[in-house]
Parts: sequence; structure tokens; C-alpha cells
Amino acid sequence: MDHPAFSKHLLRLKLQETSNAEGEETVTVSWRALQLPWLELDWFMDVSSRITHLDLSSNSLAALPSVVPWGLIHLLTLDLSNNLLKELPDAENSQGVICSSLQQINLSRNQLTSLPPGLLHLTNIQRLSAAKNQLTVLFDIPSTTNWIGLRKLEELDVSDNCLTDLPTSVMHCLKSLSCLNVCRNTLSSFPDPWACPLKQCKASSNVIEKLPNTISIFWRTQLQEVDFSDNSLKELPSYIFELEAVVLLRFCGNHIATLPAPSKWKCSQLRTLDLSRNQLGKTEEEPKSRKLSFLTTWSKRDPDPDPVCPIEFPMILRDSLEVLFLNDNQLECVPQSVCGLHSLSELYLSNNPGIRELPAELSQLSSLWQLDTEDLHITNVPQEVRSEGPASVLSFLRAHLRKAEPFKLLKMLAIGPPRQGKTALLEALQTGRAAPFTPTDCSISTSTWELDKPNGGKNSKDSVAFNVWDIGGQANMSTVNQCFFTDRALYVVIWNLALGEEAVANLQTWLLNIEARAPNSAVVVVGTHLDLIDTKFRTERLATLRAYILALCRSPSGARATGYPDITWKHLHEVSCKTMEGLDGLKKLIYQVALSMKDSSSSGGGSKLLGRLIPRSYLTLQEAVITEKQRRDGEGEVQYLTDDQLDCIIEQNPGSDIRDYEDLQTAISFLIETGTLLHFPDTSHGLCTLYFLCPVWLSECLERIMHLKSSRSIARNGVIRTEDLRMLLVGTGFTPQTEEQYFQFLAKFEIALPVASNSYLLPHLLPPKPAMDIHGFKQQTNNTLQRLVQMSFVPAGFWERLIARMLISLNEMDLQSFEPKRNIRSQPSRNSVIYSFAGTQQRNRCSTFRVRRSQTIYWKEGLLVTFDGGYLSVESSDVSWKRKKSGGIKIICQSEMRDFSAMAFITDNVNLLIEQWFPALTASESDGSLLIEQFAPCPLCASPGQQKRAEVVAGPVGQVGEKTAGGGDGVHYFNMEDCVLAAVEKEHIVCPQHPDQPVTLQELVFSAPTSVRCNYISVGKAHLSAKQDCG
Ligand SMILES: Nc1nc2c(ncn2[C@@H]2O[C@H](COP(=O)(O)OP(=O)(O)OP(=O)(O)O)[C@@H](O)[C@H]2O)c(=O)[nH]1
Ligand SMILES: [Mg+2]
Repeated sequence: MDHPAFSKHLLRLKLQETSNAEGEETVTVSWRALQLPWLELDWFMDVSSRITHLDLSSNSLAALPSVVPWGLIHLLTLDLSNNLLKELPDAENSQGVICSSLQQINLSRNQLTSLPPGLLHLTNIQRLSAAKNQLTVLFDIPSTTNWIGLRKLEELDVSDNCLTDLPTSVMHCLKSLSCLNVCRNTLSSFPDPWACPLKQCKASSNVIEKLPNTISIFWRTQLQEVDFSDNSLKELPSYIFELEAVVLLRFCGNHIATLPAPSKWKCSQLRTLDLSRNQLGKTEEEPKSRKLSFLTTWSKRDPDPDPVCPIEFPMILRDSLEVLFLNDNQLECVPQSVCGLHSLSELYLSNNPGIRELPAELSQLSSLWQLDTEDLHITNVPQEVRSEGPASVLSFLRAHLRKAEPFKLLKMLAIGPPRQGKTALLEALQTGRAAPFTPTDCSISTSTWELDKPNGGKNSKDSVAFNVWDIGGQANMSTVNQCFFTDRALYVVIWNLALGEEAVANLQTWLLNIEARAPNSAVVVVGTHLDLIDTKFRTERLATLRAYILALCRSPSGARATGYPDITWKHLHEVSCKTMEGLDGLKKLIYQVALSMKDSSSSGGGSKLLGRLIPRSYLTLQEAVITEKQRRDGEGEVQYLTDDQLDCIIEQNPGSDIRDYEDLQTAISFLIETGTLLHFPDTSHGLCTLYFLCPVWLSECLERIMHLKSSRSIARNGVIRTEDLRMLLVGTGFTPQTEEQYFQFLAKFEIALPVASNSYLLPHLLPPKPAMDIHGFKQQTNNTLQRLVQMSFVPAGFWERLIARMLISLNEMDLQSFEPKRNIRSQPSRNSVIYSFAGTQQRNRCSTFRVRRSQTIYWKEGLLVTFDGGYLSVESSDVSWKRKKSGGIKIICQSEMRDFSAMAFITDNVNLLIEQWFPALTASESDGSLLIEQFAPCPLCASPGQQKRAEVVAGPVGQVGEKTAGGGDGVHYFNMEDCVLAAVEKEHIVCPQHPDQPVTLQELVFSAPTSVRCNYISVGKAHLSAKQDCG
């Protein structure tokens, strides 16, 4: 400032000149925070007529030259905030105010005692802030002044001043006002409302005693936010709740003691209501209210009624109100109507010394996550529950509301290969004695068992109860018995130690099935016949066998293998059912494992399954279902309930609080988990509408099918006609109304799979080996293509479904190639619905495979189709892969015409099956390796001319993994993915066995499944065009 010229020079640097849309040069002045003590005209006079934005905020200005702002003709925005201004230059009349474009003025943080009268002449002003000044009156208007400004003002902020009132003469001129902030003044009243689109009205921290009663007349459909907190309101008139658009209402810190009657409320959009720090619930005339309630009939019955809360919230808030502050009031109890506010997510109740109980119905508020009860002396929720937070309090209340009881029964399934000692072991556990051997025909039996805490003495408090299902029976039943596998149960997998390593391998399918059907279960693997293991070598022998079991369930990297349950050495045990050796240890193990099971459905997922709280009505339902089961058993009635019958049973209990669908599902899950009934949620063909009561009965129904002999003519080649399958239902209790559900059940568990519109495949009838010697067909020639699909595990039902699917596809192929005019729609509709499970997708894939089949042979894990000039074969092949014994599919396709479309036909079928039914196989192991990979043997290595080892094809393939690396002595296997990638670049790929003789990729790749080929083609095209671009 001591060097005016220099100051001017510096300030001029902060002018920004731009030209506006009309081509005029405009100037923006940014002189913010420069400690300017005054404003020199010389600094800007030459450009003053071009200034559009003037920022002088945060300086030390105490006065302004009269040209600012009134003489700046093009000024749009003016910021004078944070200065020392006591007043603005005078503008005598409207002629002195030429800044008619001015839209925004910020005068906040100055020392103004009233707003400059010049503002009254601004006709385009939209935003005006004068917060944090010393305004005592809004405008000091000489009586001679005529003014017509402020009509377009939308936002007025005069908060933090000393205003005692807002003159209606000014306020009623603000025809466009939408936001008004008058917080922190000393207003004792609010001006009478007027016609304007007011949206926000903030008037907190004043001394307003009363709200104007026309508020809902003028602002009913516009006003959204109203804040009158920290005033002196004594009551809330009903009209404030008639504002239909209001979203936020704040009335905290007043003297409000009551609310208007619920019928008066119209604010159905209200989301936040703050009534904290008031006097709600305060009853001055205690005796009067008591007398009143005495008069009602209700209190006549109950002379000492619970405290009745005078505060009531209307039901119209039910779907809107999310946040409710009631803290710091004088409530005697939580208003019951709060429990009806279904959208509530936050509720603040702290500091209402009278509140002693939380209503149990609060727990029905499903969105509530914040429940503030600090400093309350709640007696009906234990302190330890309260200290765990709102979620725990609410679940405690919910349990209380539903009269829940801790439940300590689990379902336990004894499973494993046949004749291993399952029944003997259960008998030994339950009776403590070696049982005399009594063979039974029945494949499943149930019992109950109470296991006392080991070393805990006879204290039933700590005991665990089990519903034990002994799932045994003949070998052919063991696959179908998976339908009894339910989730969140304890599985005891039993095997005979004396059978050694071979028997361990047989456990694989059992373990895979548990993980597939019951992933939240606990598994214990128990070896029986310990007495048959020589005591001399026992320790080593057991260690070896244990290592075998663990190797099954672990991937080579040591992590849990995909598809297997989590089993560690802690879950393994050995016993003798003859000498009872190891039985005490087993009891201890079972007790520990049962106790450690987690309730995966609970909110945190971390609480224990045993002792979880079960609503009373679930328990009543359980009892009723058991009674019904026994009644039906006695009267020889069918052992399933339909939807309606279950509803009836629920309705028989008048106290039942099972109301909605979700709750019913939870109740049913409880019944399933405890072994009270069986239910399958599949909606297709209505399977979910049946509830099976008795597993023994269900098992008997299945036995009728499983005991069919393949010699019986009704099931030739393992295929049965629908009529014949229907005949097997006679006498079971299934009716024409429920037969569709039953067939769906059979398909679900691969007991009978639809293969054509009127026939089903019964996989159990398929021979384990091809019915004839097929090796004659498989003469290795040069016209053969092979493919090997490696799978980390073969899921249960895989082969059954693959065979059924291929039979369907082959039938379709026949129809398409040779009977094109046959109208498929003429088939009976119901059957075609069942049949359509193969999916329409399959037909859409453009399989070009067309042959006239001469023979089709299929067995448990394989299928062979012969035709003129070639054959096609698919079969399982055990391979060692990833250092483990695993499953594989070997596909061979031979064609004299060198038409290998059959290969694509098969691989499409395999891929689609996996996609639709076994998606778990498309995942990868914890070390990132794929669970499924495809290999193709080098056609040159495999050809007889090159290798005299034709048995490579027919015999076990061996170490494929190693072979791809080029080692070994046999045939090299190319990874299909590598081949497809290589095919983009070149026509040949090099086989490490004979690098001088490259292998053509053409056939290796072009017989890949349609999807891969498409990929290849698109990748190839992209690649080509990229090449062209470069060239
Ligand atoms: N020595 C010896 N024999 C046993 C042991 N456990 C079971 N057995 C015998 O093995 C045979 C088969 O036992 P079960 O209990 O019927 O076998 P299971 O697994 O229930 O058989 P299924 O129900 O038909 O699948 C019976 O003769 C038992 O006495 C054991 O620990 N030691
Ligand atoms: Mg048995």
C-alpha cells in the first residue's frame, strides 16, 4: 500500500478478462484475502463497466467507494464476506442502483446492523446471505421509499444475527423464496406464511413460542425441510403435520409435551423426525390420567395397568419414517406405536428416565440397526446382551417375543459303504454294549440318542440330543440314499479299517456327496473293526490309513480340496464295535464336534448351532408334525404332507406367530435340520409342495425301483416306459396328483432320468461294463481322434446325467436327420415338459453331427455308437492327475471319411452338462489350477505306425499331467487350450516326441466343441485383421 503504483500493478494481475457469448469483454476481479484496508477507485475504474464477478472476501474493508456495488452495471456476483463493513454505500433511490443484473450477494461475516436498502431495488437478485452480522432489523426502510426488488430472491440467509422479528412487509414480497435460514436470532415469532415455493425453512435457536397456523395452507405441497429446534414451542399444532411433502422435521430442544392425534397427520413422506430434548410424556396431572384410564373397560380388568404412553405415532408414517429421535424426554415407556413404524432404521431413546422396558415388538422392525438406549435402566434385557449392541438386543427381544427356547437337538447321519459296521457302531454308542448282529432288510432306520457331556456326569443340562438316521442297506441303495442328506447335520462316515487303502478310496463319493448336498455340516470319519488290526503294527497302520483319508480331502498344495468337506486329523477316529475300544474317545469327539458347529443362518453367523433359540411356534409345529407322522404310521396312511395340509397343521396352533413366507421357510428349514421331515425346494414340477414325513417310507418307495432287475423286460437297456414307472407307484400312496412331484424327485436324485417323451433311464440297471466285447471296434487306425477330459473329482450323478443327456441328443439327431417332417409338438404336453429338462440351448448349438446309427451300447460309465464307416465312444477312465487319483472322460471318434463332428457333439454335451448341473467343476483349486482340463493325444504318437502300443488307447492312460511336460515313454498329450492358442498363429504344433514331424492342428482344433471353435474363429479373425493393419 506504501507503493500505490506497485500495488495497483499487483492487483491488476488478478483481473481476468474474458469475452462472453455476445463477444463483449468481461472482467472477473479476484481480490480475495489480500488484507486490503480500503478500495482505491484507480485500481479498477477503467474496467468497472465490464466487471461481472467481484470477489473482495476476507479482507479488512470497513467501507466501500459508492460505485461498489451500485454503479457496476454488469455485475453478476459480489462477495464481500468476512470484512469489517458496518454498512454499504448509500443508494438514495432506484436511480442510484444500476447494477440491475446482480444475482448473488454474500455479505456474511461483517458488522452490518441492517441490510443495505439498495438491495430493495435489485430485481434479479436470487441469493442473498448476510449470516453472522449484527442485524437487529432486516431493512431500515425510510417510509418514503418505493421499491420493487427482491421478487426473484430464492435463498435468504440471515442466520446468526440479532433479529427480533421478520417484517411481513418485506417477507411477503419474496415471491420466489425457496430457502430461508433465520437460525440463531432472537425471533419470538415466525412471520405469517405467504405465497412462495418455500422448500427449506430453518429457524432453529430462536425464542419462537408458536408456529403460524397458516403454514399448511401456503406451503402444504412444497415445504420439505422444517427446523424449529431449540425454540420455545410449547406444543406442536396439528397443521405442521399436515405438510404433505415434508421429509425432515426438527423440533428438538423445545417444551413440547404432546403430539397431535394420529388421525391429524398427513405427512406421509416424512423420513426424519427429531423430537429429542422436549417434555414428551410429561404428565402434570398424574391423578387425572389415572382416573381416566380407570374408566376404560380394559383397566377394569387390570387395576394396575402398564404405563400408558400418551405419545402415539400414526400408521401413515409406517412406510416412510426412517429416523426417530425421542431421546432426552420424559417418556414413561416406549410408545407402542413405534413398533408399527416398519421402515425405521434408527431409533434414539436414551435419557428417558422412565423407560424401564423395551417392547418385544420392537424386534419386528426389520430395518432397525441403530437403537440408542444409553443411560436407560432397561430391566427386560440383560446387561450383557445390551453391551453387545443393538443387533443382539433386537434378537434377544425377538426370541422373547416368540417365546423362543434354546434347542439342543441335532440330526446325525451314519453313512458309508455297506456292511462296514454302521448299525453296530450306533448300537454300541447308544447302549454301551456290543450288539448281537441282527441283519435287517430295511435300508434306513431312525432313533434318538442323548449324549451326556463326557466326564460331566449325569447332568442333562449339558447333554446333546441327536436324531440319528442310520442310512445303510444294500449296495444299490447307497447311491439313492443321498436324498436323506440334509444340511447343518453331523455326518459320521463309517468304514471298515480291516479293508485297508482300497476301502478309503471308496469313501471319496461319500465325502463328495456330503459336501455337495450339505455344505454346512460337520463330518467325522470313523474306522471300525479296530480289533482286527494287529496291535503290534497298529500305530503305524492307523497313521498310514489316516494319511490316505486326509490325502483325499486335500489338494497337493495342502489346502482343502474343492468339492470335499473340511476334514483334518482331528475329525478321524478308530473304534472296535466288538471290544468297545475307542468308544469313549469317539463320544468325546462327537460331543466336541457337535458343540463346535456354527449357526450359519444367525445374523453374525458366529453363534453356536447347539442351544440356538428356536421360536415356540416352531417347536409346536415340530410336535404337531411328529404327531401327524405317528398317526399316519398307525393308520397306514401316506407319509407326505402337501402344502395345504402343512398349512392346516400350522393353523391348528392358534398361538402360532408364523405369518409370512420367509418365516415359514425358516420353520421348515428347522424341521429339516432336526430330521423331522424331508423337503426339497425345487419349484419345477412342484416338488417343493410335498413334505416327506418318514424316511423309512420314502426309502421303501425307492426300493421298488432300485430292486427292479435288469432282466425284467419292462426295463430293457435300463430304459423304462413312463406307464411302467407309473405302475410302480401303485400302493405307495402317491396319487396322480403327486406323481409329477415324485418323478421330479426321482430325476433330482438320478434314480430315474427322462430320456425321451415317454421313457426314463434307470441308471442303476445299467451294466457296469459294456454288455458285449467292444474292443473289436476299437481298432486303432489313422482315422481316429481322441480327447481326454480330466476332472479333479467326478460329482455324484455325473455319469447318470451324461448318459441320459447323450441318449436324448442322439434321439434328437435321429429325428432331425431322418424324420424332418415329424411334428414334435404332437407329443403329449405333460411328458414333453418333463423331457425338456435337457434344455433348449442344446438344440440351438449347431451340431453338425449326423449319422445313421447302427448300434448304441451304453453302460454305467460309457456309451458307444457305431455307424457306417466309424464309431464314437465315451467312457470313464481313471487317471492320475495332479498327483492324485482322479476321474476322466475318454472320447474316441473314428471316421473313415475323417468327419470328426462327433467329437464336437460329445464335448458340447459334456460342457453343457457341467455348466448346468455341476458348475462347481468350473472353479479352480486354491492354487489356481483348473478343476477340469482337456487333452488330446498326439495323433502321430498314437498311430500304430509310430507306436506299436495300441493299448495306450484302450488301457489306462496314466500320468497325463507328466506326459504333457514331455516326459514318459508313451504318447504325448497336448493341452487343448495350448492347441487353440497355437492354431491362431500356425497350422502345425510340435510334439516333443518327434520334433521333426509337426502335427497338423486342423483336426485337433476343429473338432473342438462349437464354443471353442467359435472363439477360435473370432480370435483368428481379430488376429488376421491386426496383421493386415501392421502390413
Ligand atoms: N470284529 C468286528 N466286527 C464288526 C465291527 N463292527 C461291525 N462288525 C460286524 O460287521 C458286520 C456288519 O455290521 P453292520 O453294523 O450290520 O454294518 P452296516 O454298516 O450297518 O451294514 P448295512 O446297514 O447293511 O450297510 C456285522 O456282522 C458286525 O457284527 C467291529 O468293530 N469289529
Ligand atoms: Mg446297518
